[in-house]
Amino acid sequence: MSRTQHTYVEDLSPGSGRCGPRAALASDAAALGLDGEWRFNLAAGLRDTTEGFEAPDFDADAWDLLAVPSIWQMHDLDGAAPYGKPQYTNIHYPFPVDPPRVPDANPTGEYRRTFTLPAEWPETGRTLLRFEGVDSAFAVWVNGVRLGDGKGSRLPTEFDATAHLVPGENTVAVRVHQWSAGSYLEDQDTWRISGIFRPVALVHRPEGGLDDVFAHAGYDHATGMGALRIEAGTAGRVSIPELGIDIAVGETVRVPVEPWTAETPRLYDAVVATDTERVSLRVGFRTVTVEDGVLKVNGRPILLRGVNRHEWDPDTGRTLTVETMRRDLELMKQHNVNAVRTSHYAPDRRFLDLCDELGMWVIDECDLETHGFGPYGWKGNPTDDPQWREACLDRIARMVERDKNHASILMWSLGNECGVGENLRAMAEWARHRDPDRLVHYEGDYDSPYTDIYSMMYVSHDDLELIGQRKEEQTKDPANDEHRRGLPFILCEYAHAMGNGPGGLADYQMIFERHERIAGGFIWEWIDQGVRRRTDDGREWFAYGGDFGETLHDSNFITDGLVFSDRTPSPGLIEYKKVIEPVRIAIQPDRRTVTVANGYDFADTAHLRFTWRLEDDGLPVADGDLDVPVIAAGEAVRITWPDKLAEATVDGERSISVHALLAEDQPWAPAGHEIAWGQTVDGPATATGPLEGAAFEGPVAADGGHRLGSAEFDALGRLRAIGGVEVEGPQLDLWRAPFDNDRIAWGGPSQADRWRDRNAALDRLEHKVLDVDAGATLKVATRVGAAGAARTMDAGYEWAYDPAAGILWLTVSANPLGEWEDFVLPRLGLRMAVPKAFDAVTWFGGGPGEAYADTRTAARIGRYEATAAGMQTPYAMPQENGSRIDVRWARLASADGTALAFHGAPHFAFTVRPWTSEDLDAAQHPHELVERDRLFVNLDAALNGTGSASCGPGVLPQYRLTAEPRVFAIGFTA
Ligand code: IPT
Repeated sequence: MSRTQHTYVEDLSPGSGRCGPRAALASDAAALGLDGEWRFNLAAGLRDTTEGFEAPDFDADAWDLLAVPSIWQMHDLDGAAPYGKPQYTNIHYPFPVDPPRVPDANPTGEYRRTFTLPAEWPETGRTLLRFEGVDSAFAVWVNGVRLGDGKGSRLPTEFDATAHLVPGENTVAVRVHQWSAGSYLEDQDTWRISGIFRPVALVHRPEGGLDDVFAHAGYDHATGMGALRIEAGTAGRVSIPELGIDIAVGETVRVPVEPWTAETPRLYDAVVATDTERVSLRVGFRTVTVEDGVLKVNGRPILLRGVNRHEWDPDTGRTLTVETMRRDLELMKQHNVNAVRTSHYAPDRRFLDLCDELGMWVIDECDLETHGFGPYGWKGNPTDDPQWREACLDRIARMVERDKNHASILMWSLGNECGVGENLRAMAEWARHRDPDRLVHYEGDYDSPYTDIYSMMYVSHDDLELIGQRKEEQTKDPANDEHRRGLPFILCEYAHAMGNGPGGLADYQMIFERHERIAGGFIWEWIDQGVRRRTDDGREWFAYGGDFGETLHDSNFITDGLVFSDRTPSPGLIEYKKVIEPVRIAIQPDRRTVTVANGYDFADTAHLRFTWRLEDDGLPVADGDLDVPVIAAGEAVRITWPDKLAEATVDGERSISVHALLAEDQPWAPAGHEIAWGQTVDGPATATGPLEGAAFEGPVAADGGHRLGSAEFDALGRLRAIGGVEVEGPQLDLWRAPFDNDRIAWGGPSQADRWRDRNAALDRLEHKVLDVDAGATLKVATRVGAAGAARTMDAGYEWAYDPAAGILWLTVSANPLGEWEDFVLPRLGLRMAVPKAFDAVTWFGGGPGEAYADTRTAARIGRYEATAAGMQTPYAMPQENGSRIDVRWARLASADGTALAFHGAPHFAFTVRPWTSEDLDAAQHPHELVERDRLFVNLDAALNGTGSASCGPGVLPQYRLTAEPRVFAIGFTA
């Protein structure tokens, strides 16, 4: 096939032969889904395409069958991978930056199928062939006649097939190219994958029908009236029986309504009808405004507790079932998320139907990103080149036209990371003109001259505070500066959820809540985009960049979600849920009261019920319901404790918690689902520690070693056994398998680089015994340092046995020697090894999940049980994980009942794992971790926080663990 026939692949035009964009509508017009098995052939490039494949009589029987919709690179990846493999790059284009050219190696899928036009298919009107999403460029034939071609992967394209359809059997053929000029506009941080990945259908357009409908449904909070006007190209009637509405298309009606909000997603079923077509709409009445620089819906400021959502399924890539879309929204709602930015393209239209139905604020983002020009100073950036203007405008129009009837959409986003440029301005103007009732969002132009909202990403807490006060730095142009200073602000991305973390969420939330200007933010990102794989012996794992042998890739930067690839919530999501909880509960033990503050923007608390629970050293004592009156949005009440709670007494540490639960089933969670909680803990600490004046027994010498109680030490003062249980260690330990947030830094050495630096080398510390002194206690002096390093530490261990309590206490003093100033340590604690059989873990302290210095909001004090295996968090790239915080005591038991326990003075943090920190550090995927013959226990005085340095600011000063002289104690019993 001659090259010229493929010129559309590299031309800048968004397509040819296409129909104009219009709303996605639920119509009673005839439609025929064309999803299913298609014949498929993958050509290596444009020169290898199949001559005449579009002809009805072409024999494609020998071709493979491929599901439509699907991504062709997502097939049989553990087997033959017949259609190539996914490639992941973030900013860099996966081809030479030579617009509009794309490589000769341009995988090209040829699709064919036949279908029978139903006998009852109308003879009048038009029939369109509709593609919801084809990545990245394609040409279409019906019965051998070329209808046209299109680009814009995540946007719909329709072709008029009327003249070429025949009664009975028809043939449709589609040629899809992985790379095209359009790929320069689609440089999103995700897998580069291809195919007809969203549904395909034939849709009938009756004469006198409703090709396009635009529902304008506002809400006047002052009067409680909804205003409805339906625009359509045709005369017709609009009815909403529930509201007694029956008006003409084009007419405006005002009636009292219940408004739509993400918290109260009230939809009204409307029908728009002409003589020949009925379209069903779900209308939500709501008004979005910016008033005095504050983002408001229905007259009230809103706070976006958001996530950035890529469309991802670990098995099918960007092809999602409706069940998966619903699952995403259920999980979001269950975790108090109320907003989605559809990063960085318009999602499957059915996702937006679900957002309307379940209640979610949406920033609908255009399929546009040119990030790969950034590293070259944005030279040649398509968003600032008149030649690309049509392509840019085409994309915004196709998104706005398709999605304009969704109550959930607050803003149109022009795209992501496109630098600045006149085409962006033109897009903004187009969107504002077409839809004056929504706001225009774009992050990449910090002057924000043509947007309605000021937006940034990964801003530090300090800078955010300044923005909240409208004291951000001035921009060059005074007019722009004034405009921007009057805008509300959002963080369209913050808190990079890569690996362990993100840290500092609670600190961001405080700033969001303090300033009306700030309308909230969107975590990057919702889901780890891992690809599910299986080892030969059937173990599941998730692949990231590089795992498919890509030469250019961005490794595990693609697995940075709040849910793991299989949609299991990560600890980061549990933390986020607590940080953004829409009800705040505080307990005042001295006054015997509870305050409940309703932080919803609209909803009262009628959908909630409240319970309380009292625990004594983590053991349940009493519980009951708490009578809380219905609280209006933004209001708070103070309630006196119920008598049963006020009168109860406990001996140990007293914990009182209050829980806000769903009173009834919601479409996204069952009754009883917890929305928010508060806890207060007081009373005497369980363990008092060695310094509280217990009478100690001195060490007894035995055969070159020492004994203390049931503990045996060797001649060098190292603990060898306790209660007959053989152990190794404990010894001072500073290393942790770096978090992604430790390992990655944008400009400058990362935290992990500093730790591994030759003059620290915390990953390979050596321990030298300087002195053993068996006096009233057993004292061991050691020096800790790494080969080649001048930075060392003195670690002193003092062992003492308290016979009354039966606890062997170890007091550790760590003193940095050398140049440790401003040096941040990963952790400060002990490591030891215990027999593998001790894998039943019980603890009293923070839980149930992991928590670190700046990710600890969701940790509740209580008694928990887990297996050693169950204490691991399976980050896609193995790294430090699983630490439980504020632990009073922890016990490791074996099946035969023998147990080893650790006691805090008063608290410690701990991990238990069947491998070492070094093993975790070395592994690239969880399935590569091999269990050792023992369990490794870290008992920590403190750990450095996690922050968000993998993309964004690092650990805040208050959560940094600096190298300073420190003393801590841990007790042991067996
Ligand atoms: C920012 C991108 O907008 C987003 O797509 C994603 O790549 C994220 O970072 C990190 O995962 S851009 C960033 C380099 C500031």
